[in-house]
Amino acid sequence: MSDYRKESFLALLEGKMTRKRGKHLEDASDKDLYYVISSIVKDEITPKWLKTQEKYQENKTKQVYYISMEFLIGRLLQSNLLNCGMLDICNEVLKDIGRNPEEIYKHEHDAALGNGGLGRLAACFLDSIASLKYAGQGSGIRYRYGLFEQRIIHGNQIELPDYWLKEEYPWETRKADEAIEVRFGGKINMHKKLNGDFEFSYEDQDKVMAVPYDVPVIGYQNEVVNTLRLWSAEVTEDESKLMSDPSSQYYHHLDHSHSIEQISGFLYPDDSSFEGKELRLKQQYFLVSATIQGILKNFKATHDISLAHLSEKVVIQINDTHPSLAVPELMRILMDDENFSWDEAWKVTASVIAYTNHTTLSEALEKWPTSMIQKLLPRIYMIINEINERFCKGIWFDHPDLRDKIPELAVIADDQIHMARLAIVGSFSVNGVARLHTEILKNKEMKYFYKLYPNRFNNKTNGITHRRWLLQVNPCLSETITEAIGPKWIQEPNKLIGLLRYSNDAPFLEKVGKVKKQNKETLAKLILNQTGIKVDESSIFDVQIKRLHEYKRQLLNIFHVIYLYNELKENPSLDITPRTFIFAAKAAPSYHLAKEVIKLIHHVAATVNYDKQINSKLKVIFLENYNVSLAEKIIPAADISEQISTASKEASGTGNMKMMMNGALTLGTLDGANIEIKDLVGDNNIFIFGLTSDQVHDYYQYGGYVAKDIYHTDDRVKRILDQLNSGEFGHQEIEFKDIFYNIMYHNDPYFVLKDFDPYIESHELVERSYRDKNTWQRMSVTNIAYSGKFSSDRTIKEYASEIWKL
Ligand code: CBF
Repeated sequence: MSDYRKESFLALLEGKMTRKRGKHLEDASDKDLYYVISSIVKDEITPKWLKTQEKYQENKTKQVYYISMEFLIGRLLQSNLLNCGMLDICNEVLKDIGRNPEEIYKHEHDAALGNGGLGRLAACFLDSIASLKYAGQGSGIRYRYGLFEQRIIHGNQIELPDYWLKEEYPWETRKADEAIEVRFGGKINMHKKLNGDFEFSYEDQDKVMAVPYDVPVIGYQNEVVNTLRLWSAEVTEDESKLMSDPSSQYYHHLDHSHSIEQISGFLYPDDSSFEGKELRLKQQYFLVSATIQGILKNFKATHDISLAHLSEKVVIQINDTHPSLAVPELMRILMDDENFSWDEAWKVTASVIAYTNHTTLSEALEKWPTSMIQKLLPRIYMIINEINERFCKGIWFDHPDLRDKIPELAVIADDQIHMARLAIVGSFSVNGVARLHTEILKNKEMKYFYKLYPNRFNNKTNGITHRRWLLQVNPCLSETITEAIGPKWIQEPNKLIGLLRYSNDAPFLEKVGKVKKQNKETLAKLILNQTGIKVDESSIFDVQIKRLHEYKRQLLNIFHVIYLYNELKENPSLDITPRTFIFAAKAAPSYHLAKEVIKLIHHVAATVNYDKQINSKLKVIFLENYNVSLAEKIIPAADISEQISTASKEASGTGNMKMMMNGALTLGTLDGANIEIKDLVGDNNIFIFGLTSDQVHDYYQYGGYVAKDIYHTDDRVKRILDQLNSGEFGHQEIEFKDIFYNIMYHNDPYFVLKDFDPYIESHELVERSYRDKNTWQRMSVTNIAYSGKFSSDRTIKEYASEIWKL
């Protein structure tokens, strides 16, 4: 690092500290430094941000708009510093002046505008779009409250509101002059025009202002700065005037304005089941209406061609079905405001919108009651109705073989609007997020749609940004990699494959092993700070971090822990490699069974961690309030990555990719992207167990699985279930009865018992492999070497060339 660059950074820091915070550097708090460094980054990127946008305008570049109800961006300062090439300098200068960079970066509130995979994917995609110099914009909601903060009290999850905007958020810029009016409800008037077509006008609508807040998305050292536009719901000017008029009904308006602001009030805290609440519907329409109006406004300002050519310059990717009202909304604007005929509007709409499916879980598939949409969005309802009629007629006349399937295909059926069906019918591309998931869509869940539109379906296996999930979170490993294969992998992550040459190189393996050890020591300190529990740093760090859901089977994991505990109690001198089982997970607030599993993990931990007889061999850690920042600390330290969902249920998974990239070995089922990991690294470098997706499907379809039989025949299983029932891990007898009942009387819907035995066997193999340090390191390096495929750069290149045609 040149002294000159360091000196000028220091000078910037000093100057800004006095101007912005009225302090000398030596008196600055960590928070002062956080704000001042953010402002240095903003100064650095603002001209680039303006220039990028001007260039898109001048060159009339085609843009992709990524609409998502969730963007799980986490903290931005460190990754912004990294992407604009200032991270090393900043860290060094801070250390030179006796400050700890980590303590400073910690002052940013972790922005949790998402639940889990789908929201984090959106954030990774934005990073890759900018880093690959594509013209793209994210569009989401500026929730005032992000995903709840989790506290655990006596094993019970307590949810606290996450008011992340309590203090100034340095990355956003409010663009009040670009606010857009969004309208709800009202009366629709139809007039027949001279040519026989109908014209629509609206009356008495509820108006809401969508005010954009722009957050920069900085490409990796490439001068590109794209935008994440987050919309905030506010009252219109007219409404606020009424509130200040003493003669008006003050309380009525206050109430009304409160209900408007609620639209961007909070993020719905569930990603695996569908919540049929009107407020959620309002949020969805608010987001798509503001976004689409904004897109069209920008199109008109930039291009001098008709909106009929929209698809040449714009593509809209909808992240799951949540924004699928984009289809009728674009139709509405084109027909009612731009005088397009139905056919003209449909041609444009269905060539601009592309849809990504992220789940086949039936409980997560959105269906809105027709009456709700009719009341809240009467014109949108009329359009959906017409889409449905035309679609069903099309099947009737053009696909007689599918006539009897119309009830399964219709956009409106059983008084409900099926959003996935709407999204498929109204888009030109439907993609799944991993090979198996896409095959399930094509051959099972959406097979008749696939018959209708074979060319529309495609796969885009997910990815993660290696800049954040390797370069930023694991600097020592990154350095070790660069020393071995040079720095090109940073621009071209596929080049990580060069590490294969080192997979038998003892000094290199030793270095990688050392880095893992350091990362484990760092995590061990965090664990000690957060929980007061001291873990053995040489034990296997076995990690399962993700949302808590039955299908992800944290229950299977904790059953294995109980099994090990029982074995050790019976034979305390049993020679096992010490293990530390690390969990972090939030359960949706209304998801009772998920919360019970959290409680069980805590009670097992309390028993195991304080049992003097065995506690040097086994520890169970639950780190509360799982979020992006915590993941950044855990992932570099993982030895084993638990990806143990019931096969067919996890569409892809992305934690599996992050941990693989950091040298953890996957212990998983043949589900989601695990399959693609296995295909790359080979059977010897991964631990696979359990039912296949076809077997799971057949059990659901034809029966044949009886959980109780396993209870009665496998003593290990019986013992564990009886322990749940007997209060051994809890205070009262009834403590874990619901888990017991779900397995025994609902026939174990996620096949925990069925996969128990192969899971135990796999764990035994893990243990044996870990004992041979050299083999383990080789496996670990092989995983890192192949992980380049899972960079979101690869995924985004595929979207860009095959769907977006950028
Ligand atoms: O595609 C991204 C992720 O999305 C989910 O989290 C989702 O919300 N549907 C899936 O559960 C993950 O498998 C997937 O990786």
